[in-house]
Amino acid sequence: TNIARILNSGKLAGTGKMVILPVDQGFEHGPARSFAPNPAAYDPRYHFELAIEAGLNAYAAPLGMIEAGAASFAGTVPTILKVNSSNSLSTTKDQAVTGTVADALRLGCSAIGFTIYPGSEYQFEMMEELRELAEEAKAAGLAVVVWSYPRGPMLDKVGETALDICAYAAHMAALTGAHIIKVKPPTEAISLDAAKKTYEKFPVPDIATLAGRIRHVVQACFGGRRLVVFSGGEAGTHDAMVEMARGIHAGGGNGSIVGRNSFQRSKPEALKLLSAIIDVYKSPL
Ligand code: FBP
Repeated sequence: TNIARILNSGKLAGTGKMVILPVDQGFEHGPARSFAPNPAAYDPRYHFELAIEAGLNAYAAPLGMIEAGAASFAGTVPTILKVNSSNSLSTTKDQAVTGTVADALRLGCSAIGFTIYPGSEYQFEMMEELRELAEEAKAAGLAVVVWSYPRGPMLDKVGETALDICAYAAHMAALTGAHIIKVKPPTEAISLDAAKKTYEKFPVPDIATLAGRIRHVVQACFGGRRLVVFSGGEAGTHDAMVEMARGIHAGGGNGSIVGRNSFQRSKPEALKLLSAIIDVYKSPL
């Protein structure tokens, strides 16, 4: 199946762990903010090469990026077509559908990728769009990867990555039928008043460590029966990124999905970092 294709590609093949390169930041944050730190990354072919050279499990990007590399790189690395996209010129917490299952099949992709914003005023429309696309993707044998990023009027910046919210968002992604769930690494805060009493009564073991928090989020995804990967975030140091991967691995997470921290570094620096992250996931616990 296509999930197996992703799991069995690259240097982590057969381990059940994944490192994925996502390059949709041009849409989400704009081209200069994304690519000016390493101008080679303006070229879509750069990302295919980076994913292949680093031995990653998959490369995820919007339609134009995948199309631009399709002729040269088809079949060389599993691809995930990001079929909805937001942009920083929008004042609403919503995404437009910018790709189809037919596009994913035409381009030989292994999966579709879809973002939901639990908590946003458009969350139900987003979930309904996902339902339709996921049904179609699964009927065609494609895997479904869901980016579950809480945001909206109920959540401040702390709330977006708070442990209760992250676990809730990950669980909802599992409920939408995602094969692979992508969330941001959770912080120690418990944001929702309604959740505070529950967490006081049933404290999360090792909540002060990233591993403890990751374990809680993975458990929220059907007791660990779904693949859960954690995103890399804005530029961080080599050591901080490796340390984050250690926490994810120790907590039973299935891997990292590292965009800016890969392509905003020079190619040699990025390869060094990705290789160190892969080594973390290969190491026994
Ligand atoms: P990074 O590793 O660069 O953080 O990428 C992860 C990611 O999910 C991208 O796929 C996406 O463009 C970005 O984060 C969105 O982040 P946000 O919604 O917080 O702007």
